[in-house]
Amino acid sequence: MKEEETVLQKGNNFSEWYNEILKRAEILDVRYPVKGVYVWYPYGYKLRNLIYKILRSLMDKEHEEALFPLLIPEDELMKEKEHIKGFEEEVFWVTKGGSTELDVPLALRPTSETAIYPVFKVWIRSHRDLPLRIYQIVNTFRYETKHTRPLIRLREITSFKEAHTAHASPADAAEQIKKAVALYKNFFDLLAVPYVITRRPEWDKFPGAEYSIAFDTLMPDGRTMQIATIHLLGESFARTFDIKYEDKDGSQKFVNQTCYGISERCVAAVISVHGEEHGLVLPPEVAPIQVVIVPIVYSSGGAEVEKVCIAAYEELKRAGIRVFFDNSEERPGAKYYKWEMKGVPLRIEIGPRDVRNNRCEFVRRDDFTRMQVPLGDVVPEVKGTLKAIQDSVHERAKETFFANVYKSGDSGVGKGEDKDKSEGELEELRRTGIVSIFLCESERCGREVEERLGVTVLGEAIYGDENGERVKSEGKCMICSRKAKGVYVARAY
Ligand code: PR8
Repeated sequence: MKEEETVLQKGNNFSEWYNEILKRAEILDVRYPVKGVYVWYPYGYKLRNLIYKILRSLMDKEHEEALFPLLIPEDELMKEKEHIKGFEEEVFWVTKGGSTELDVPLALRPTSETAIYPVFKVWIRSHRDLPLRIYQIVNTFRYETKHTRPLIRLREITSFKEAHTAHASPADAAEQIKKAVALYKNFFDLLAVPYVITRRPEWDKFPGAEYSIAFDTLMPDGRTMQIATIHLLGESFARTFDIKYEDKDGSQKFVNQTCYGISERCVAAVISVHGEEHGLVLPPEVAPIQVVIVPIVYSSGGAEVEKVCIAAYEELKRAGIRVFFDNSEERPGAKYYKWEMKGVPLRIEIGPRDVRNNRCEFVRRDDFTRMQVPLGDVVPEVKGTLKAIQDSVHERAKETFFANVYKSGDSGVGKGEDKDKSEGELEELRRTGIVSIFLCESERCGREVEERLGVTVLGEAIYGDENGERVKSEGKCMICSRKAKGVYVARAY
């Protein structure tokens, strides 16, 4: 076995596993000489594009895709006080054109509220222009000072999907929040990535928002990763950017706004949640190659085997399956290693004996089970098996996830233990998962818990269904003993 064929350890050292996988499966090249900035390999980019194709198709039902500029004039960026307070330290600036100082410095968008809302002001005239729902998928730049990490904490976020909506009333905006929650649920379900949904504490909401809702998944090292956020902006940006519409009665009113975003952390989640020591395990929905056909040829019978492989390949391709015929010179073992590393959900092996018996052999990537399939049934069997893999990958991920969500009181959505936790127990649990505790709404108590337990307060749990309702639970704050709600805490990325 070559050195690079050694299996990887995922459990013990997730960070090392993650970096190795990005390299060996050819997802991201981390050698670019700018901190927090990376290169997509073609295979990684295909995976990214399939994931974003799903996102686009969900978004396109009720939003229109647009494209706004990367550069934001300083005076626009600085208009919304809360917003800029939150982003000030994260902005990259363009201050020169050649050797000439620019009159107005230009910011590289850290997010696009201040690029988009001045344009909303001129687009929105009357109630007939509402609701306005647009999105774009662009790169954004944030001068992150915490430890940067490929796909997870970037200085150039290459795949920032941001949606911005404007509505006639607060009720319409609140309704949009529910729709966005449902849309993101749908999205992560298709990626087979489990999540909890929380309402972020006051002190951790998006700068300029009335409140923020977030999706968090669990990484193999027991840390959570925020994979999506949804913000109710209310009228704050509308007042700053003077976005008004004429209502039916002729009066001028401010619009109510929402925005919500997803980055390539969704790709990091797919990789981390499903992968194991042999490499990626891709849900068929997003696998760039869903089926790889590997001919098993010894000294004779090669031509026959190849003919049968090509016929199966053509048939699968016609049926809309993303299939690859690996007729390279490598020996079968090396091919298995390569395609397992890249997470191809299903391998079909065809050798001379199979040809004689008019059959082939399926090997599943998720559990390595083998089955023999008549050549005539290849298309329906592949479709059925890919569906089964998609479901079982999702089930397995949910099982692992909810085994690591612990609740106290009745606030949890997990299947973990259900009793009040002492600090010692919490200490133990926080190593591996998401724990629910009772905490009042004060920032002081929140910060104290964060410091004492070395965790982040994710916030109040929200049931994962379309209505976006918060979970009802009450107890005593673990710091000050005042009336408190159940909130999730975890070590977070
Ligand atoms: C907004 N405005 O901006 P948000 N690297 C990778 N992913 C990141 C990074 C980073 N440095 N920073 C954030 N994300 C709103 C909503 C328009 C759209 C990911 O919201 O600042 C996180 O998953 O919360 C985050 O939830 C998402 O982008 C949206 O960013």
